[in-house]
Amino acid sequence: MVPVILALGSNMGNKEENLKKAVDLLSGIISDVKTSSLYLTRPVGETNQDIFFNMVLKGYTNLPPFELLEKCQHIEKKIGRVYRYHWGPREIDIDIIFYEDKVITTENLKVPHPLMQERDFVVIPLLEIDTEYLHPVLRVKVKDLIEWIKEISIVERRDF
Ligand code: PH2
Ligand code: MG
Ligand code: MG
Repeated sequence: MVPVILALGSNMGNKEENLKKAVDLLSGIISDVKTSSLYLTRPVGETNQDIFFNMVLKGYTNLPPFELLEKCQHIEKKIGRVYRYHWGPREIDIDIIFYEDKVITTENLKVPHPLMQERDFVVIPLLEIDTEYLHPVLRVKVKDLIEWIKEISIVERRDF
């Protein structure tokens, strides 16, 4: 089993319900799941859309990276994700942030997620789960990623 960290987001439909369903389905393929609080965040990038609910999850898996990606995409579909446009509104987004200490740079899968260190809605919830995880490219621990954050999008924290 290897550690994985996933980032979840939703800004369409019943956002909290979508995240609950995602965590539930992910618990079927990932062991020892730990979740962060829920963060309400202003949309980053494509700003003209509804507020996001974001959270981070850590667990352990036997699935190779591309099988994990496939399963995550299947879960997104099952929850009703519809593609609208690049960085557009989504019922659920499940991104692989870290997969053990692997570096993957394919078109379909980039791990570590190349923008994670800029995004407060990934770094801040991740601090609740694992401050010592080493970013395999930047070679710094999660607790030191604070410096890379570009803008604050978080407006509220709630228990999940
Ligand atoms: N995801 C994006 C683009 N912008 N902004 C927020 N606040 N939360 C997200 O999850 C998010 C985003 C693309 O995946
Ligand atoms: Mg994403
Ligand atoms: Mg995604």
